Amino acid sequence: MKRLPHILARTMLSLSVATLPAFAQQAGTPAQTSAPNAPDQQPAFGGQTRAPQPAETVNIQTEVVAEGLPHLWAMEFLPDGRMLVTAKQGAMHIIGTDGKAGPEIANVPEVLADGQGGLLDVALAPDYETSGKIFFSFSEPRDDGNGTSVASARLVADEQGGGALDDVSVIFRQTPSYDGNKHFGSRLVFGPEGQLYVTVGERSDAEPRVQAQDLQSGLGKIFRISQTGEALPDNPFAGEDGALPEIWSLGHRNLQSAALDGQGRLWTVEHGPKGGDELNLPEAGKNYGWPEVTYGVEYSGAAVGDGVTQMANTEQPVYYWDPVIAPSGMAYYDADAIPEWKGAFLVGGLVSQGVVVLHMENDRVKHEERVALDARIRDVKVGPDGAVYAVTEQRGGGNSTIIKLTKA
Ligand SMILES: [Ca+2]
Repeated sequence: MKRLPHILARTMLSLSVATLPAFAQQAGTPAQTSAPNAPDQQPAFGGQTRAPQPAETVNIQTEVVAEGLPHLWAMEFLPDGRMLVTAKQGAMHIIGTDGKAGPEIANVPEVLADGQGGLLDVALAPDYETSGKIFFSFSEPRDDGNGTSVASARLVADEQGGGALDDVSVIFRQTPSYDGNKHFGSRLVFGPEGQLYVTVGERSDAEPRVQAQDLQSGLGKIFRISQTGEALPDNPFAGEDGALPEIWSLGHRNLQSAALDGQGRLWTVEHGPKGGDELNLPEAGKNYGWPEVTYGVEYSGAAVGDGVTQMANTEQPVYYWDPVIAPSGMAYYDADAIPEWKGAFLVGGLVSQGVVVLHMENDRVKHEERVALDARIRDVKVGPDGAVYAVTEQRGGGNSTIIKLTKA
């Protein structure tokens, strides 16, 4: 395993294309061969973990299309094929089709760039082509601590590849604030009717994390809001006393992966405890268990709570990973360039250092395929050309690259 992703990236660039996978995959056996952290835990149904690899995997070639970038967190394609990226330290850039990053976009609000916090996800408004509107999430420094907030703005690009944000407005704040630097989430996904799903974290520490089960707290939730930040009137807890009306689902740990499928349904992958990352199809008002019900164990190896993996009135994950992949961004593959991946979810892995391809059937994972990229993957997007683009990061900072994946 290469320890220095940038050296590998340069090697790949100099070769123009490097052919993957780097390791032989065996059809029918799971991609994951390491021992689980919680060997005594049993899945609730067959195929809930360690799904077999497909009989034939696609031969993928990779090409570094941008390098020397600041530590990125998220990427989104603009309609003209350029990329809009967020840098964790609090900057936004447009990357030209030549792979060069333009100057910093002006007027990005101050972010708490500390620990897992910073400038996080970015999404284009559904009417971006006419409105120029974007939405972004960030760790917001506040008088009483910090928390994940969502802002909207108009992106006004200039001739030099830079630009400015106009009409910046914080439309939503996760509450309560907390003085920590972990588990901010987050991803922003627009549903088919323009509703905005916001995923967050539960702030990790023992005291805040139990609030994932508390409907009066915004920690450990998925929210569903309007583009001006209001709870939608048909949300599951709207009008209910003692519940935040913005909540869509509860009992989540740290949600950094989210995407719509071909039917417009929201899917998420969250960071679980050690051995407990999970894929969910979060439904209105449902409880996804954390921290009372989960696969995996604490980082110390101790049981999480009572060590319960199934409980009435909590939802089982569609799929879980032990050991974890440490999910980042995810995309739903609906393009034609890699036909074998049509209908699959592509999930970036920080720890698994590549892209996890989940081939779905009847809302279950039929096959799990892995594309090794030997770098921590922070976001995954499908380009207008049908290629897959993976954003790398280096632990603790350093430069990011963007790798293009195509069928060999
Ligand atoms: Ca769960």
